[in-house]
Amino acid sequence: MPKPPQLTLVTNTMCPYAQKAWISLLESNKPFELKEIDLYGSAKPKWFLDMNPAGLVPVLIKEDGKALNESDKIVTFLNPSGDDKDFASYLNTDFLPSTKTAILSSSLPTIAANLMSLQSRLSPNAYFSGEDFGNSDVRVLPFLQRIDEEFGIPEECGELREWWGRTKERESFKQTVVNSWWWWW
Ligand SMILES: N[C@@H](CCC(=O)N[C@@H](CS)C(=O)NCC(=O)O)C(=O)O
Repeated sequence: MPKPPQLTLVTNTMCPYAQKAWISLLESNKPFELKEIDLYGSAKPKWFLDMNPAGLVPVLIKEDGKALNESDKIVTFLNPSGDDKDFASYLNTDFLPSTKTAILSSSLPTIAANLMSLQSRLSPNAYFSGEDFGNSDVRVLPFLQRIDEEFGIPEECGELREWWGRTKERESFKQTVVNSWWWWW
């Protein structure tokens, strides 16, 4: 009997963008499989470049066989009603580029200031997505994981630390944590 069509995530588990898509898939409770590819060791396979000429993971192969590129689009596809475009834009155009510069220059005060700015978008005892965990939380998690492992989350970011403490215990996140990872650049 032919296998029923299911979702396939073309990924590399060290990539934070692919991790976002992976967390979303686990949260969706839909059946899926992971197809891990080597991005930097050997030439990228033709079937992969045919799906995404940019050669970037993640790529989601949908049930109809069509490919969906870009982690933010994949997160939205898997949970269309859970989006906050303003928050996604803040992350991509402000928090992530600015924090990258701060990390590369080991500027701890700027990292702390950026985390305080991120925290200001969080309701106490809640999530970036509101009362419940959602797309905005998925979009932050892989990056906070990396910042926490490397620098820790400063004491003054109490609400953010509290969010991190609760959120990192979610099954969907825990399953995506691997021993070594890349930053987001
Ligand atoms: N904007 C893309 C970025 C994805 C991305 O940069 N992926 C990296 C790995 S973390 C990649 O595939 N790099 C392969 C390459 O640069 O050749 C997204 O959000 O999906």
